[in-house]
This record gives sequence, structure tokens and C-alpha cells, in this order.
Amino acid sequence: MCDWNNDGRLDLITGERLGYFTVFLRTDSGTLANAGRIQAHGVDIVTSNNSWPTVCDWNRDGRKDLLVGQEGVDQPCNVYVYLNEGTDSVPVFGDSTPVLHSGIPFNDCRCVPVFLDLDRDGRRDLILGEWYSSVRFYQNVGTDTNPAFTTFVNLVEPDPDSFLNGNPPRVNFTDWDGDGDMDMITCDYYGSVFLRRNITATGVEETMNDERGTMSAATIVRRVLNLQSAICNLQSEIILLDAAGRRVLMLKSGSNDLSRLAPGVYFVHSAIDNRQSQIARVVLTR
Ligand SMILES: [Ca+2]
Ligand SMILES: [Ca+2]
Ligand SMILES: [Ca+2]
Ligand SMILES: [Ca+2]
Repeated sequence: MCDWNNDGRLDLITGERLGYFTVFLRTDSGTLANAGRIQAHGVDIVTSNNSWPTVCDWNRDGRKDLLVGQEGVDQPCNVYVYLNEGTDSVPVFGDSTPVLHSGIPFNDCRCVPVFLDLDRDGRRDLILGEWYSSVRFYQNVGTDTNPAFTTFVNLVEPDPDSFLNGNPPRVNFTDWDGDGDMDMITCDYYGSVFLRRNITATGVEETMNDERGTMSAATIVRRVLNLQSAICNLQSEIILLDAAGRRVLMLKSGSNDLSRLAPGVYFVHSAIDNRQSQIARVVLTR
């Protein structure tokens, strides 16, 4: 799901058994209307079977791009990206570029790439579902605008015997339990849906909310966040991220009005040259 045409309504982009990608735009009445297949160089994109789209701004140039995976038996590359050559509201695609790990294209079977900052270091990472249930985490060791990947850890171990672990996984993330970190939801060929909660230890973390402002660097009272001038310096910018790691506000020294934001968990980060570090976790209540 994404707002493909930037009209404020969520649209649906499908990957398909036969390898195409189709855009379904949300109408005024809330229904979805088939707006045709996504094209490159004016021709329908067709991957090897079981295509998977992730719409994201891969290079952070303000225009949504298309990250794709495919089944890809005997194909040289199964994860690649189409950079948007049009506008953010009218995407246009031409050539694609292979996504690499340690300089090598991915050629695992039935790749399902997802691109988000799972470890919250300010750089979006690659999460890759593939054949035999496994879901891999490739930490971004490059920058957020020029990602680089090397090795992985398994978030879900491969299961080539029973297929009971969700084979092959179609992967998505959301903060299912509302605790501020991203949980994983996968579905499989057999029709099962799996929820895996994020149980990563968060360590010592100061938390504040509308009722209790306890941070020394930042305090929040009635949805106004007060940022101490000492943490705002010329070398870094202070930003507010949502639970998905998206930048929602640039913060300034002093008062910052958060009354327009939806209730939920947010994070105050300092950002220097695309490297971000967390300063505070903020819970906005109604
Ligand atoms: Ca839309
Ligand atoms: Ca882009
Ligand atoms: Ca990261
Ligand atoms: Ca969570």
C-alpha cells in the first residue's frame, strides 16, 4: 500500500504470479480502480514469476522508486530497483539497477525485499524474504541515500523440511502491539499468516509522555515539545521520526507544537551527515 499518485488516499500496488505490477488507485468512494501495469521505457514491467513490489524513495530524492523482487530461478539477479525519472506523483521508470550484497547480486529464489530502518540507526536496511521460510536482515552499512549491504542475520530460520514456518514468506512490518518497534507479519503459500513480535531489548531508554515530562534534554507538556538549546548545535539537526522511522518534523530549540500529530510513539533524533542517533522516545496520547 502507498499513496502512488499523492492524492492523500492509499493505493494498492500488486506483485503477481506472472510477474507484472499493477496499480490500483483509491477512488473518492474508497474503492480501488485498476490504473494499469507499471511500465519501464513505456513497456509493462514483467519480472520472472511471483513479483514483489516495495515502493520507497530508495535514494531519498523526494520521488518514490520501485524496489522489486522476483522468483528468478536461474536468473542472474532477483532484487533490483527502478529509480523514478518522473515526479513523485507521476512516477516514470527506465532502466533498473541490481541491488548488491558484498558486490554480488541476489539470486535467491522468490525474493521479497522490504526496505526500512529496522535497527533504527538512521539508515534503512534490507529485509529479504526468500524460499524455505527464511527472512534475512541485511543491515545497511552504507548511507541512507546510497545503501550498501554485506552479510545478514536470519530473522526467521530457513525450514526446508516441514514448511511450517511460513514458506515462502511475503513480508511486511507494522507496529502491531504499539510499543514503538516494528513487528513482522508474513503470509505463506498455504494461506497462513504469521505475527512475530519485535522482542529486541531496547536497553535503558528514557521515556516521556503527555502527562510526565522527565527528559532533561526535552520535555513535553500538552503536546508541546520543549527542546533544550544545549542539544541544538550547528553540527546537527534535530528531527522527529515516527515509529516507522519516517521523518515527520524538523525540531528547533525551544517550543515545538506537536498538536497536529496522530497519537503514537515518536523518536527525537539528532542527525549529522545522514547518521542519526536517538535522543528521546516520545509517546503522544490523545
Ligand atoms: Ca492515492
Ligand atoms: Ca527516489
Ligand atoms: Ca538501519
Ligand atoms: Ca511493536
